[in-house]
Amino acid sequence: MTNNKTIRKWLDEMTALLQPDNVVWVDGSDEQREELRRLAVECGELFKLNQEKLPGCYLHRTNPNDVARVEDRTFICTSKQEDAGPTNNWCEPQEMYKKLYNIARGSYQGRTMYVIPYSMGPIGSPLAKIGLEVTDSVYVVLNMLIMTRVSPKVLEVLGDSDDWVRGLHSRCDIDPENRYICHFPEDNTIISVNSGYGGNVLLGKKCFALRIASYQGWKEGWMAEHMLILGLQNPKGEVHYIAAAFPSACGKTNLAMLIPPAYLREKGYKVWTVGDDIAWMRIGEDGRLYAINPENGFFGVAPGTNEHSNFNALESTKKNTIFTNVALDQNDNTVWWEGLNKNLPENALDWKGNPWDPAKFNKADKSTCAAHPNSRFTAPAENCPCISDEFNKGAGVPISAIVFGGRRAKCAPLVYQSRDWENGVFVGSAMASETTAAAAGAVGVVRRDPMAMLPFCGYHMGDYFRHWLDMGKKLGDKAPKIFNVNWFRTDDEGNFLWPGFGDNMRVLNWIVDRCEGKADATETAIGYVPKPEDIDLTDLDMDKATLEDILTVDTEVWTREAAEIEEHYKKFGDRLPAELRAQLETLKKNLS
Ligand code: OXD
Ligand code: MN
Repeated sequence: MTNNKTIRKWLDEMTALLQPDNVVWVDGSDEQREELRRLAVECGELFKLNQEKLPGCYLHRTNPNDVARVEDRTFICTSKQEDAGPTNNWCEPQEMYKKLYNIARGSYQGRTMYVIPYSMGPIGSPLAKIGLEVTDSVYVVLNMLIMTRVSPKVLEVLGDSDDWVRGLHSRCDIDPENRYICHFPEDNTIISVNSGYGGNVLLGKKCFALRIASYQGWKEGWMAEHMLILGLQNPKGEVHYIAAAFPSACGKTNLAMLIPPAYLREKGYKVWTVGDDIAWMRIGEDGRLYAINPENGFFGVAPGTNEHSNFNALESTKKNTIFTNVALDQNDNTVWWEGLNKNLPENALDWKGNPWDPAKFNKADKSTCAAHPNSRFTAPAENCPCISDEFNKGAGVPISAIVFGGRRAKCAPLVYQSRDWENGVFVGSAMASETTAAAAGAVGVVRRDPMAMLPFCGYHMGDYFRHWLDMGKKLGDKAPKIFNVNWFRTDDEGNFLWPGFGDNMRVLNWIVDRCEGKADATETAIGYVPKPEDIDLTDLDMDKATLEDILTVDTEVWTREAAEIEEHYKKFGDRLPAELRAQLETLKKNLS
């Protein structure tokens, strides 16, 4: 398949270590995919769904001990501990290699080693990167065929180069005690053992496209971010691109695929999706920041997805999709999850494959759910009705605005603009979200998640902030404007004050107008907040007083926030850039 010496050497090492019975190269062809689907059904890894209603769709169930990413078993193995920083688990690389090789040794015996050459980003794009994953799971191969671009062309583009990411995945015994997701950024290597769950085993996604790529971006002068990318088209047909970072459970996929309110649709407004989870961004020849989505599909959370909350995501799952840990409606061999519709299936199997009794379903008790709360769909991006024409173009899209956000009941206003790039980096570095009733533990606990990268930054976060500041210096006056949004302000009874979903378009329009110098704002202690008349409330059942309320910056609340940011910053020690400390001091001064 390739004469690349570095690939051949690594594969020889992997074959000697894992001892597979045979080796199969994955080539991305339809014939091979069909054959792999057949094999997966035969060995019980996949269940074939109703092919008339859901052509090319399959269901997979993971081991019940293996249903989510495992942050406590995720490691960044740099030679020096301080380079992994205070927010990552660390282990000395040689010690970790030894431990992992001992776990994986001989684990492919009696099995096939699949070798997947893949591109993150359109093949051959100057913004794309190449990886090779070996795995003993057909489920992983079939998911990688959706989430990445797999083709022999990838190897042609790579040629003799050593610039590719090594990925070893072995299911081993799915033993949670010996589960490790490890990254060796200095060696471009990822090793994942004892898991079969997507986020831990589709090594192109979080492991490569965020943890390894963030490190590469730092060394090579570009950025790998946990951001959606959308294009907002106005009635003149102009499209402005926005990249946005939110912690989980804040509606990233929904925002990426937003459908504007009717009155805006009628005027000609439209949103195009470029990506829903990851953005790779580089400075282009004209000095602006260009982004690609390195992925080729969506690995979305199923529960809560329905034709009202996210019509486009649901449409994306109607063909060639793999569902993981959702319920099976045995009446017609289709899938179901909580929030899909109100028709609780009578004859369903739950995500573990056991008969499910809808009479016992209690919304507040997750253990009675038919689908696992983190059940997923792996859907090809090409299925998405609003996928951008730019999605497959390697040049990337020019980013006008970067948006941060979180779930804050009282603190951040609906939207504000940072004063400049440096101030925007401060806003991102202090990003936080409050826990919801849906998660275990206390409600309303603030978790700081800088740039939504807390579980995904492959190096010291202080250095990551420095990298952001340096990128801003290089971009100069071509830098995207940085904003913060909060769709989740509540009244004293805990009711949301902003309708969210498609109505978020009203806020995006203000953001784009600010970038164009067309909208007004009021300067506050934290940045520029819209004047209430600048957020269009047409057709919305909301009075101006409520809007004014969610646009207010409460000095008392923000004084507490500043104190919390100070505490948060202590973690980063002397690697916290002085500019950010100065930003915090300015905030405190503005508030006093
Ligand atoms: C994801 C995540 O699955 O951020 O995208 O956890
Ligand atoms: Mn994500």
